[in-house]
Amino acid sequence: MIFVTKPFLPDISKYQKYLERIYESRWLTNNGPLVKELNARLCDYLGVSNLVLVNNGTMALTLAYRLLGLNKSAITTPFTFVATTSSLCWHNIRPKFSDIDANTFNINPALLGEAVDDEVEAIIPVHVFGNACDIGNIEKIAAKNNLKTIYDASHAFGVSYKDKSILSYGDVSTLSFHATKLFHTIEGGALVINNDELYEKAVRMVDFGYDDDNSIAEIGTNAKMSEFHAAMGLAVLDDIDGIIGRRKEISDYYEAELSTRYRLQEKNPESSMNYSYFPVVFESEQELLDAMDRLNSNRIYPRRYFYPSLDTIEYTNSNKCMAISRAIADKIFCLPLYDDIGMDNARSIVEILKDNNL
Ligand code: T4K
Repeated sequence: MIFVTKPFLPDISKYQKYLERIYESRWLTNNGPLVKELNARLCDYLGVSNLVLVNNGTMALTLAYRLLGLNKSAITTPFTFVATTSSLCWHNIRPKFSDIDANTFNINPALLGEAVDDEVEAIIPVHVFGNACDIGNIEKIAAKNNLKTIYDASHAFGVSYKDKSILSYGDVSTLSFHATKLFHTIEGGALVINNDELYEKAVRMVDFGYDDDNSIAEIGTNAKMSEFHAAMGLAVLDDIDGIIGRRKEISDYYEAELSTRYRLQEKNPESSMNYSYFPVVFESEQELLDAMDRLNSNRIYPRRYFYPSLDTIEYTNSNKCMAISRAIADKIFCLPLYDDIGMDNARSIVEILKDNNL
């Protein structure tokens, strides 16, 4: 069976070497040596500072909201994984949706102004499928309306925008290191915080609010990454350039074979790509369902990322129809794409997609 993704697993002996260090030190969690090492190596690899490792990407988002003091409302995209929005609702912050661009699938800056009202405190765009948002224009609208920006960069590991890490824009960026992600720690995530004081605060918040001298400086939670998760991250990071390279090869092949027949995501010309997902847009939902059937009967399982459009979910209490997001959500799925999918499997997928009669 070929699923939409398959987690990368490093060579077991390499992983074991990291695990042996945990067994020797008996240091299992609470900012241990492997978490510190992973943090330093990620800062170096991603070209950022002020990175805080946490136990998942959803926690990274909720910490960002708390860090920036959100408690009323935030503008966000209806076309994303449910966690971007559910984390807001979970904290009683009202999501206010603003529609996407039909070609990039990212929040459309031209529409953001309409969504601003007295309650809105922040904009939370998502770099969907690793494709950079129009950061320049989003930042302009945020500055004009005195709003914070939190970029959900869960899909954008290693992406650069205007020759700088994409994580260096806005107040905070968040990452997910879930097993299904390009870079993963089984479960995990991170925040990159572009303000030193807020960074120090986030470090405390992740660990119950404790300060360096063990005094409790503020309300915190338990969002720590364990040493076992960091061990996986270190072992995966050793192979990251190869992982991205092999994904690029398959993505380039899909693109070359499918771009004349199907609508693909329009890439931001100012950003690099990390080949984390390969979305395909069909003419209609029926055409998508037919293609799903043909692939499924060959034991190939693409995934409807992202369906449904989040403004259709009851608990979001959205009172405005996000027409473009709904239209895209009904007609898009992501093709299987992972490190060792192999060219033969990619060829079979392309053949099935090209042949309507199969
Ligand atoms: N913001 C955005 C924009 C996100 O995309 C996400 C997560 C978040 C925030 C929140 O981050 P986290 O709190 O999750 O760190 C998956 C992931 O669970 C989720 O992390 C991810 N986005 C989302 C886009 O995809 P599902 O429901 O598709 O996962 P699942 O279990 O169906 O896995 C997909 C396929 O992967 C399976 O068909 C088979 C394969 N698989 C999966 C797992 C877990 C394996 O082969 N082995 C495995 O261990 O959500």
